[in-house]
Amino acid sequence: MPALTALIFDVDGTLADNECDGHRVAFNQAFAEAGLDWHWDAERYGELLAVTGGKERIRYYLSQDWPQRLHEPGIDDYIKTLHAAKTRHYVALLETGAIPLRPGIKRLITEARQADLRLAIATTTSPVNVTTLLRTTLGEASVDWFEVIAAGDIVPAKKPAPDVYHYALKALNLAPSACLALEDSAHGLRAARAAGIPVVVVNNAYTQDDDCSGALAVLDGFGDPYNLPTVLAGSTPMNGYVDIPSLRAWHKRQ
Ligand code: XBP
Ligand code: MG
Repeated sequence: MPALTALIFDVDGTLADNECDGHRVAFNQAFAEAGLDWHWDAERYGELLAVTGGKERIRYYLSQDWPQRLHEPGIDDYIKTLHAAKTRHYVALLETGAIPLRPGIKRLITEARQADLRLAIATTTSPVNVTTLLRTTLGEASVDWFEVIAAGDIVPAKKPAPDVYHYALKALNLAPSACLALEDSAHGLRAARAAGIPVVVVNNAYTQDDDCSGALAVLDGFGDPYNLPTVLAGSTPMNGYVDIPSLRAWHKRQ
């Protein structure tokens, strides 16, 4: 079994708890700007998270509420344009500093760098969303801390397909067993597992009922020394929160 060499982070729901107060808000802003009377409330958005990827999510919504619109000529371009507006609104929101990292993430990334672990990102969200989140929370230089940022349409099939993880593994030139993925959802867990990568899940309000069988551990937060997370599955982290020694210990159990 190779030693733990790289951490591969999911973004939405994992680095930041940003779906409800970030992406959802930006989708609604784009809809209003386009003169549409579509509005995704927090509960509906939770249902729409069944489909990953913003353009795919809009299409899924149309299939449920406005199925006839999917047959309109130019609908693919319309969705693309709408989604580009959503990305613009989302990035503008990030630039205000309104979306923080989840508690413990900054500490964990700092510890990982001190331990010389290699870092990567595998996400379904658009590349500019990732780099802007990193810049606005960890500083300008942080984008370069990640050897590969595999994001959005870089692969044709989004999570739960393993493609984005295959892409990241190839770029890292590492065996899946030398890596550990950090995910928040069953979709992400399935994607990483299908690529052979062991996974620790740190869930959130939208993903707390997900089936996370196959994860090395499931927690409700990364935690910090004075703010310990609840362990929902797997062994308790040695210091009570998610740190590098606990990630190494879980990784050995794969
Ligand atoms: C989460 C997603 C994304 C975002 C929206 O991805 O499914 O679609 O909700 O991002 P992950 P875009 O957890 O893998 O980071 O609108 O840019 O697609
Ligand atoms: Mg996620």
